Amino acid sequence: MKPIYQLVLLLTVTVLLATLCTKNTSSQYSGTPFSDSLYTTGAQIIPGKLQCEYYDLGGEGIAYHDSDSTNSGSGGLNPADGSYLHEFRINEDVDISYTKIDEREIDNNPFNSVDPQKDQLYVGWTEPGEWMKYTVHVQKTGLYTVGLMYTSNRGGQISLSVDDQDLTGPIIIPTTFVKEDPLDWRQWHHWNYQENIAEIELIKGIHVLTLSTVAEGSMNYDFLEFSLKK
Ligand SMILES: [Ca+2]
Ligand SMILES: [Ca+2]
Repeated sequence: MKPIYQLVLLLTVTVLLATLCTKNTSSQYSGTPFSDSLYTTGAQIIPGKLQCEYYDLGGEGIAYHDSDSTNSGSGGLNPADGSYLHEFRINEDVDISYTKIDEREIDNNPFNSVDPQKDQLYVGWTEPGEWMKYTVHVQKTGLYTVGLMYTSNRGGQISLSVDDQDLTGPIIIPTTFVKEDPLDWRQWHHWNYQENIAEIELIKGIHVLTLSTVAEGSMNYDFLEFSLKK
């Protein structure tokens, strides 16, 4: 065989192997869409809101990575009492709480940039290096803008991957710290909705989206919102 044909053959085999390996990696993901007694939709739908607390089922190292093995919200800050909000995913490591809207002015405080709704579950106690995966159903191929409902008491960075490909690099999340708030603990409860933290191309079909905490942590994530760019 002429050297040039050998080279072409070698390249073809390499490309084929690379393709097979890539397919193999994505098909090995064993996480499945979240569901429970109240949420039965399956894969979250894009365009639309993606609730951060509905990360996939599958556990540590598969559907999420969390820094410690307790849920600091469900069963911690919010003691087990039989209620849905206090026991949501209580046996998983990702830390989850919910917005408290009442006379205590915890999440309905005067220092919010955007007021959250009542009883909204959110992922909190976030640390750099943590991530969560979401099986999503993209209904339309296109360029999407991404919004985020969050708090961040000192600013931070997140990133978004689709099918394990980082599509955004580090996204800077503006701080929601307000020095005028006399209550230190409430710096974790100043909510903001940031309309366009990133723009990403998504292809119609089922994909696995990863939300990673890149820097600082201490952010609370209520939901991401994906809108087709006009
Ligand atoms: Ca934890
Ligand atoms: Ca939420």
